[in-house]
Amino acid sequence: MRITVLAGGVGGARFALGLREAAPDADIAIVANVGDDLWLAGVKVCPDLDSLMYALAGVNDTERGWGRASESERVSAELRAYGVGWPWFTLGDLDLGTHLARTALLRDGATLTEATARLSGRWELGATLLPVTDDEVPTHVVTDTGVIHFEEWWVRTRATARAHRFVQHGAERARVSPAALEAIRGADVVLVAPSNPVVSIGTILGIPGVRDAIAAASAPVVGVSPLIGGRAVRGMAATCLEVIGVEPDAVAVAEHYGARSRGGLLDAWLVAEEDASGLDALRRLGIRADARPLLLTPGGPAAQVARDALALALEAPRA
Ligand code: FO1
Repeated sequence: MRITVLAGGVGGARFALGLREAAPDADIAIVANVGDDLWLAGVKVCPDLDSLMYALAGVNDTERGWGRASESERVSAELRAYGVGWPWFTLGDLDLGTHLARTALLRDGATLTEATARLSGRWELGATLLPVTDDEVPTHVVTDTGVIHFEEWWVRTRATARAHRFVQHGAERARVSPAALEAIRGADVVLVAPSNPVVSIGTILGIPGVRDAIAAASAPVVGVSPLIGGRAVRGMAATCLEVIGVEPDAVAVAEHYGARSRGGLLDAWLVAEEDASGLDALRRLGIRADARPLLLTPGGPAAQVARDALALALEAPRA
């Protein structure tokens, strides 16, 4: 079975690990967000691709949720001393190995898809990592004090700088990558990971060609809610949803994504048990739904969440 997952970094990585455990014989492709990507200190940094790669390789720092385990920061201390890069955005020594290798491959003419295949080929990831596009489409944040890169907004200001909107810089000239397009078209199931609906999933959908591919896909499209327990949730997803005027709750996010039968993204939506009260509203939106335990704590029941999403997909014929 070919499963294609739309995913961002941290939430996507946990879900991908669970999916690999839930469907060990499946052919899993992960179409990853590239909006967080940036050039820094002369190297190309791809936070979501790297979070996914490191997590699937089992070499990720599970406490921080990003970067490499047993990392050191000797080079970044030198960069800081030279005033090169961002002093508040740490490029660890092992992590820099990834960025240097990627940059070398890109400078030799590789596409980001090819470079990602080379880097991830070092491990048995059990999934194919695909950037949603080979073009550069950084997410910029329009704040009171100017336009900054998403990573500056998120890491330097901790998302406290008032954001007016998110802009996918260069999206109009970008195109979904051939490999990502094929992964959506050829899938038996398309899953939308419980990643940030705005700056991870939204920025995947915002790449020209993706929405059309999803609409035309023969596979059922099933999403997993990134929010549990409705409005009570704080955190980046809630902050980003506020920026675009969407309530931070499971039903509102599904409504924002829309039912595929009505021109949107989803055939079905898996919500947490705490949000079971929203199941009727979801069905009225044309979205099949189920309520199951969803908490994706590290080492938690991610495989069960993935199994439940697959069950919902396989019972939910294309709406
Ligand atoms: N997040 C931080 O909070 N502080 C950092 O210094 C930092 C550095 C960093 C370097 C490479 C990389 O791939 C990710 C990094 N992140 C850092 C995490 C990053 O902000 C997240 O992975 C996502 O981009 C946001 O969801």
